[in-house]
Amino acid sequence: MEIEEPGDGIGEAEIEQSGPGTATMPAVQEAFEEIEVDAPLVGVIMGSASDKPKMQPAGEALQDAGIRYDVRVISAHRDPDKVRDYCQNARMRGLRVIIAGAGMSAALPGVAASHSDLPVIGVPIAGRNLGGLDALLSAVQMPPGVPVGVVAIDGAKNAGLLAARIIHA
Ligand code: RP5
Repeated sequence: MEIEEPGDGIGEAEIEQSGPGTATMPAVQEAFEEIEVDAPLVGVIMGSASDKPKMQPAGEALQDAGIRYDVRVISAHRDPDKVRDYCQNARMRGLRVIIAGAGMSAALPGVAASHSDLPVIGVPIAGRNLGGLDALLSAVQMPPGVPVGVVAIDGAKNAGLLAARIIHA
């Protein structure tokens, strides 16, 4: 799984313009073809690069299912603006599911669900002190109206498999 550091990270198709505010049809077609070929269907986000080993099985499950995904390290607490931007743009970019893994006070899944109407699968990650119970409770105890489906502590594999089932449902 390749981890990309926080950043815009989102390739935007360039559209040739033939005049102010207009795009040529071939250029538009080309742009959309590019999106279809490359656009990921699942966004895998995690709160820290230190989460990577625990999140790797999600990527492997998606790869086995032939589902394209992208990966970002963006923390709900350390990079709140980036999390908001990523999640608000997710549907427009063609994502169908967001998998959000975080440890300790794991706000990332819930914050993702608050900024997107896509299905969000939370992966609570076991930290050094509380065995992941902290992250589990943070992710699962969402208020009514902001749904997050949470898999087991360190259950990234099931997150990938569940995302695949959602996409194929
Ligand atoms: C959480 O804090 C992350 O998801 C990670 O599990 C935990 C520790 O992060 P680092 O201090 O290793 O960056 O936000």
